[in-house]
Amino acid sequence: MTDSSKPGRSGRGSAPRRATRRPSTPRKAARRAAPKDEPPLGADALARVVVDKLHVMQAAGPATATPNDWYMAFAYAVRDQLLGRWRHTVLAFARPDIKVVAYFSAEFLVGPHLGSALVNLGLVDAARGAAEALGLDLDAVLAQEEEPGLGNGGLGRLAACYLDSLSTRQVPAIGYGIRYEFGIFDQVIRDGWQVEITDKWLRLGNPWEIARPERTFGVGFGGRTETWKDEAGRHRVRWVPARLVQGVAYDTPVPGYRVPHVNLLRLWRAEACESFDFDAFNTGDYYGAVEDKVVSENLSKILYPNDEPAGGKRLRLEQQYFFVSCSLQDLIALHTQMGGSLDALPEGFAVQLNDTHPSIAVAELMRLLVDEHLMDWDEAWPITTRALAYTNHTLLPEALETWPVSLMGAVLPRHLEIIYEINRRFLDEVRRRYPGDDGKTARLSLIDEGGGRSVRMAHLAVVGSHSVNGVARLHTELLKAHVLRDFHALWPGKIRNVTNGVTPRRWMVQANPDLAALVTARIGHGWIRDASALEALAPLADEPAFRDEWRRVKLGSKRRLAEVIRRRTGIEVDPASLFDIQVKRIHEYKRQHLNVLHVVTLYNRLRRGEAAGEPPRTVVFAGKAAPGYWMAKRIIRLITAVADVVNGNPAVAGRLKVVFLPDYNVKNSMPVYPAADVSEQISTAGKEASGTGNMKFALNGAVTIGTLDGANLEIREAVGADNFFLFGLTADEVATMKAEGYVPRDRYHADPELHEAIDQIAGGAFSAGDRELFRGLVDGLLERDEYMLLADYRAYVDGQRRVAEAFADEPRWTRMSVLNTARSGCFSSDRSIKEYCETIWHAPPLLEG
Ligand code: 26Q
Repeated sequence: MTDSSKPGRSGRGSAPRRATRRPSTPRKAARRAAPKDEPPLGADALARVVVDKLHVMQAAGPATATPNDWYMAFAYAVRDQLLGRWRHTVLAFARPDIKVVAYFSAEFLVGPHLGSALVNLGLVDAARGAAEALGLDLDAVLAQEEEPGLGNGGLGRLAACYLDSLSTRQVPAIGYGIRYEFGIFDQVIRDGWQVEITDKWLRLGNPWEIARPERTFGVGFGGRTETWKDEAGRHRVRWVPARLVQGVAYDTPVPGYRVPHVNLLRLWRAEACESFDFDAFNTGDYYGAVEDKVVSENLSKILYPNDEPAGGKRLRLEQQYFFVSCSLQDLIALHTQMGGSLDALPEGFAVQLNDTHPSIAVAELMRLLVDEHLMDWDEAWPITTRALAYTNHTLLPEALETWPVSLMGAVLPRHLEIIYEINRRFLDEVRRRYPGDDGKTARLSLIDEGGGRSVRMAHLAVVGSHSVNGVARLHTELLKAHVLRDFHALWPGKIRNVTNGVTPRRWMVQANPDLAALVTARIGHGWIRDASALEALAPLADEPAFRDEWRRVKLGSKRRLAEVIRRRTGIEVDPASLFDIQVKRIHEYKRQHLNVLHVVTLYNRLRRGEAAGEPPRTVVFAGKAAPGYWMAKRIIRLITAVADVVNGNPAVAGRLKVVFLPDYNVKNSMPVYPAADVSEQISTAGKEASGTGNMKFALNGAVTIGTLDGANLEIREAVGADNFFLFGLTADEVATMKAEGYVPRDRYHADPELHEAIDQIAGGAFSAGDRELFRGLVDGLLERDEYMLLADYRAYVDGQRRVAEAFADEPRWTRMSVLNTARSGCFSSDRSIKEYCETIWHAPPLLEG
């Protein structure tokens, strides 16, 4: 093994780790290992390196190079600039007084690497110059990169923003996950419908990863358990798996912004175990050996979309266990390799579980400590709970993961035993606390005894962690009051809040370079690292000259998005119109169809000449529907159907346009946020845990129309109620209205504009007379309306009217826009990471140099 494949403690075998908790004060890194202060590469030097890479990595020359060859050459050239700093950081991990954050996540939606690396290394100008010298356009080179779509949406993207902030704050960290061969599907729109295309992101190679074929761990599945007695005569358990798979590490460097600190993203790929192949081969079963290879490799083949209920998907459970086991084995190896004792593991590593997807870690760490390292249970349990912490990302009961006991027993028999033992001890504590309260015991149990018995993974995560956090203030309060109420009563103080954040490096510096330049020209560049400094823009909101510049930048961004829309959909939109944008996964609770009801209402008013003073509007949607989610796919069809009719009607030409931008992903989202005037954050109150798109929009100067849901509350509080368009029921009102018997059909009868819009959709006005196409969708609204669209319709339409009035007042609107940016600094992921470091991980930054 090369030493860079041992990020934790390579070459430091004798230094023992201290077992005491240290304060969160910055550590100074060893000077001896500091990288040489090389001058940053200039354009000519970079161009020479690129040509060299073209030759040595692609076997191509400038005359024959394809666009991909050029991209690869740039990528290798820039990646090489990271390697020295990477090794330096990795060496610093070896110090005994350093705590490393291990972020366990089934998803990392990092987006294209090259652009980020250029920004973080300060090489944007050099790269632009190098491209020019080589007769290339840097933007075209950047556009070549196929992004790793290793996530569904918010949760995976959050993990990526957190890695960026951990590196920028110089906190030693490893992101652990799965190297899916096929990430989230690519979306194309055919005849108005979503069609899913396999995401072959590795087809042209991945210059950013380094395979570590020697960094492997075995992971067992199935089989049985046996008991045995150790030398001391103690009862021990051994797991005899039926099948063994091997995880191979693939490492990607994660550079911080203009700091000599590069963290590690370590993703595991599944391979067949050679020994097993060999056995089958020796007995003449060549096909059996190959089959085992295929089955094993399936484990890291595909990212599951978040559509179906969690339970029942054996491969999904196997994936979760696979990456958790590899990652914990890796941590333990790193920790012990340099002399760390196992009881000091929580001083060496803070493991964060990103939702319940990695929560089998609780049982696996216990198994590794008790069965493999022969610890006593009572010794192992506090190590486990002190090492682990859990983040919850959902309030939707159907999204809480459970696994049937039968499936868990078949795939992970030893873990099921361990879960039962954890539960037995835990429920003893519960019964002592609440004698005779069987209801309480049943509610808190790790096992749901109703119907088919199942393991409640959120309960396992809560019991096995020292800290549990929600992702926005309201979400955390709702967790304490509902989803985790009994746990909150049992362990007050264990559930805390860390509001999500987004990295200003990707979402402003990279996505919106013109705005970033304007801001920097006025307040300096400190905001890029400390976004609270954006506050200094607030007084400029009253300066007409500054507002003019602000508007000019916004118009430029809108022109660029208009060009993207034209190129990708053929629709022409007016950059001067109000850009009203809703981009996120398609889900009923996010209520894209409420937005559609407003579009239809506006369309009707315009046709009737009832919309005097209404500014021209461009309504943009983008987002993927999970392939198995019937209603979400219908909602996309509704958007495209309404778009076709509205865009094709000359009566509203120049007044209203509707766009569905296909294949929403990190790359395609980058021109979207800067171009928004209005950000649609209209989920049913109490359903969206936080949202992070809402933060990206606000940072880029969009004004939100939104409900009191997720982080919207905090955004409204930060930017000021005057600079946010609030509408709709609160979470409490939603609950009360439902309890009192909500009848959506009454709303339909009581509101003529709503009645008309629904009738048009049902009657085929947007489907060439076809009354079947949207029948299920409309019936769902009239009969159940689970997400209260009809209850919020009037408030929303009135809110949109207020938006239109404000937009028509240019100085007022621009002021609102500036103040949104100025006051959104607290939604930087740097702030979130600081809070995690100080309150949960107790992991101080490492100050280099
Ligand atoms: C689970 C089981 C089986 C298959 C898939 C899944 C699965 C996968 C991904 C379930 C959920 C997800 C993703 C959830 C997610 O993105 N949640 C969002 O997290 C954001 C970051 O905290 C929040 O801002 C959003 O509010 C929340 O919806």
